[in-house]
Amino acid sequence: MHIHNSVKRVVAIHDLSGAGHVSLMTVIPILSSMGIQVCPLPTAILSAHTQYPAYSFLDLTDEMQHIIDKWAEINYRFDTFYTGYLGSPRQVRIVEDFIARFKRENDLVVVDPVLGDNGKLYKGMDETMVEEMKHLVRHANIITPNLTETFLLSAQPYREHITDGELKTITKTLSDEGPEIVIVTGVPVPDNAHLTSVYAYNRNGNRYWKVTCPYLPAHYPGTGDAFTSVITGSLMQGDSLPIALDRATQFILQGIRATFGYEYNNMEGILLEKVLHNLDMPIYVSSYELLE
Ligand code: PXL
Repeated sequence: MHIHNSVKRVVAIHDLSGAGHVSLMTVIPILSSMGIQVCPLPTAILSAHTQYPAYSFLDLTDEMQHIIDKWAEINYRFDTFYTGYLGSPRQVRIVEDFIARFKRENDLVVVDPVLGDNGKLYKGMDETMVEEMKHLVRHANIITPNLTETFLLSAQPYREHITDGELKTITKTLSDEGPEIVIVTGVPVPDNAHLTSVYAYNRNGNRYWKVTCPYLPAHYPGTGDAFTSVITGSLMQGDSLPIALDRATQFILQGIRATFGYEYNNMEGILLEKVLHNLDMPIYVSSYELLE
């Protein structure tokens, strides 16, 4: 029996943060639970994510190149390249070169352009990083910016209110630059503070999708990482885009609901361990819409 590639493999290019349930500490458990083999390519090591008032930061830019070169020597290959929080602008070039050297025709590139949230850049991110990220997204098949990152990538000022029509234009414009699939997360629903939407455009078929779900008034870092990880795992398992969107939004909602009732420091992110097993189960309610 030929067992090569019986488990699909993803290289996860994210930081390792000790406290706060973000990046590799959400990516690895989620994708492993979904039956995908994860090979981390760590971009930086932090004591905690950068929304905590204090954190250490070890930049691994030079080490990343060594790791990639050694993978080349042993002829290691990946079915999917999945990038998130990058630790320096130079890393973007390293990642682009890595993808160009290693990617085979049917491999997938997922870029989560981690830059900011709520209309602001994260601490440590700057204009140079935004410019570099604009280049990286062009090499992706799928990108998953939140609303703040969508405006940064499109060089438009941040605003909270945006119509379906404007979102169709902005996702199509980003897609024209490279990625077949553009998914925008965390879009507020006008006049309803209890709802939030995810929009997606798929150039293959030229269709727009929208999923709206309840919004609980709490901000948890790392939910974007969890969302893109479920999307990645779901698409690698062969799900359609709207089903992947449903699975990811439902998982995030379950995570927030499992956490929200506790007196808890939101900085710690969602209580992932309480909901990880839900990824094994089928989804029961579909809530996606096709936007005409
Ligand atoms: O979840 C995004 C993220 C990832 N990694 C680090 C972060 C953040 C968001 O704050 O600080 C280090």
